[in-house]
Amino acid sequence: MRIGITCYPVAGGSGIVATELGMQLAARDHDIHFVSYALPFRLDRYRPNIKYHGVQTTAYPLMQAPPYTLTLAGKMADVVRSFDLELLHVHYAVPHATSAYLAREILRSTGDRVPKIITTLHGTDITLVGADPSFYDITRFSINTSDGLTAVSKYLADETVDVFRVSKEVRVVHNFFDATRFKPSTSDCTRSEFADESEALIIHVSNFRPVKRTLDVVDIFDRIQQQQPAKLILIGEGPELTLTRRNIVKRGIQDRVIFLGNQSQVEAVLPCCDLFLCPSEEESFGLAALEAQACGVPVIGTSGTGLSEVIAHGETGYLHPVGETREMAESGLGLLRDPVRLQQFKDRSVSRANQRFATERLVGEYESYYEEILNG
Ligand code: GMT
Repeated sequence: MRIGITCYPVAGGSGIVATELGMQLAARDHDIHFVSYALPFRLDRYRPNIKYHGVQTTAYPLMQAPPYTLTLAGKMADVVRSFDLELLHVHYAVPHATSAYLAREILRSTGDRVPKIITTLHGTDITLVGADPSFYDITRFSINTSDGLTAVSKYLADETVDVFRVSKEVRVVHNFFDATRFKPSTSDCTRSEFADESEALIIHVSNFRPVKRTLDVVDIFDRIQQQQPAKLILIGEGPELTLTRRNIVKRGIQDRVIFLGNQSQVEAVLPCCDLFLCPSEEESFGLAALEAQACGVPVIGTSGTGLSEVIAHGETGYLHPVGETREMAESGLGLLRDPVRLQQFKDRSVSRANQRFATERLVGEYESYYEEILNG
């Protein structure tokens, strides 16, 4: 198939899933065209069957901001026409689904091939951004005019139907991970780089947006380290980073925290860790939590979110209500103090990730869905 993929190219879950999917589809001999404002974060080298088409916006004094949605629509139409694309698969509804709709209407008006549009909903496009009253109508319209819709968890699919009163099917295709990269053993990191023998190694990876509740990460870690020697690795960057750093300094635990900033290959560090903290306010799936589990790291996360489809409570990690940092710390300590149980959780994390979220099956689900939509 000839497929256009649009995503946010930065280090965020939706961009990572879109890029990994594109790379897997290209390896299966599909023709993949990424259309975005920058080269996607994980598209780190040349790969056969993949092309990248950059979108350059233009600023005019009259305009408040360069109209990316329109420029992207024009570029999508141009790429569809030039490469005879059959399908536009857009990740994150706002504004990508809207641009795809415009591109399709441009192509219809010029008598060119009209591609099918599939929109994959990832999370904050529905739970936060899409639910903002000013975005509600355009998001609902763009979702409803897509030919196919997928969501990365049942939790998000239900939320989408609920919030946007969508009448068409929202197909659930869970996030997946690359088992050749995310695995329990690695030669890339050594535990002693980060912690002593006696110390537990705890990690958090995110884009440091408010929804990730990174102050809760610090609070959970602080509670743990008061009772058990431990270090915390923080990977990622974002708006809450400064506040998080200040909080760490205020608590006087800065020598126990290692900031690594953005890393394109978190799998080089994850296998050295004992526990992953993911106390998000909202989490439609939790790709970072899945990648941690695939590397043998149990996760402490929040209940009532999509994380409950990723973490088996009491088997591969623990789920507690948002903000319950005391309970989260107690669950973490319980594991860290019992090496036999910790090892069982690590082993179960790896096998569950591989059984349920293997690339092969889930990329196959996307392929079958593409065929269904193209033939439908
Ligand atoms: O908000 C983010 O953390 C980034 C966001 C994105 O769309 O880039 O991530 C969302 O998509 C990921 C991939 O599908 C999911 O695994 C994350 O759970 C989801 N984030 C939230 O729902 C907060």
